[in-house]
Amino acid sequence: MTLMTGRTVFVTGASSGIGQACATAFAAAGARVLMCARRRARLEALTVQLRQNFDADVFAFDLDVQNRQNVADVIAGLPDEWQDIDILVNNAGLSRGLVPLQEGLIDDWEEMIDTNVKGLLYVSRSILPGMVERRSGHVINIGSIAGREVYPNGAAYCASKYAVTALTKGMRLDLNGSGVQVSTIDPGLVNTEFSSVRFHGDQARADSTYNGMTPLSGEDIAEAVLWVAARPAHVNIAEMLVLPVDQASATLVHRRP
Ligand code: NDP
Ligand code: 8X3
Repeated sequence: MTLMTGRTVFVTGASSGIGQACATAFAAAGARVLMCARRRARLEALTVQLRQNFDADVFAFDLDVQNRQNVADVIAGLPDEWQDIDILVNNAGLSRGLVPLQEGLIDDWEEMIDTNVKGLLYVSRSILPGMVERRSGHVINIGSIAGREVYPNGAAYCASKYAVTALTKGMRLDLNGSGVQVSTIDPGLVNTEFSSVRFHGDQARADSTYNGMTPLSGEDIAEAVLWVAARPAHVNIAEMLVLPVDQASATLVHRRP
């Protein structure tokens, strides 16, 4: 018997970074792991790993959370034994660009809002009714320090993460009395594929994000997610801000020469 035995977790955006680390941490803790992302080959490789390393019960499927109809159809069509989701980790998300608002690419804004805000809403809308009916469940949203502080050149991404903060608070209000726990975990700088995606594949620029400082890893955040998920049913960790020691705010990062 381990921490998560018998519990089913659904991690969105499990093909990389924080989501991949969460799927791994939950599998290691004995959970049944349902996971999605767009890159199917990545999910297939992770499935093999989780089965081999932890003898985990895993079900992976490709899903673009921006696609409203697909989200509804794919989640409604899950096999019976995967219908009752205990823990939803709303992690799928991305940033695009780091430029002044007046120079921003509208396609970048659309992608961030469609993924970080609308995608999270679509997935939650499909899963919450089951949790309410069973009178138990836990939604853990991956927010960001960017949902608490706006930084220069990041307004659209920050706005999408402020929206996640609002949605977490709104879920907690609307689900009050249902027995469903609602949490947000808000990381600072985490070294994943996030910056490479933000800079449209410019790896040198992505790497410079972490110059001279020690960022968090996806595993650091996964540990926090697992701990939050393991609290008893009457306890709700409403929010958690997790920063690297070198980061004091969205804009103040100590860098060694
Ligand atoms: P990664 O780029 O490493 O991972 C992002 C994950 O989201 C990938 O698995 C990607 O999979 C998935 N994803 C992106 N778009 C979609 C989509 N439309 N449909 C389904 N899945 C999607 O970045 P992180 O792990 O760092 O990011 C995870 C979350 O953490 C995001 O919400 C991000 O905003 C948040 N965050 C990250 C921080 C950081 O510094 N790294 C700090 C604070 C918050 P695929 O491309 O295969 O679809
Ligand atoms: C990701 C962290 O500081 O790049 O949400 O916005 S930051």
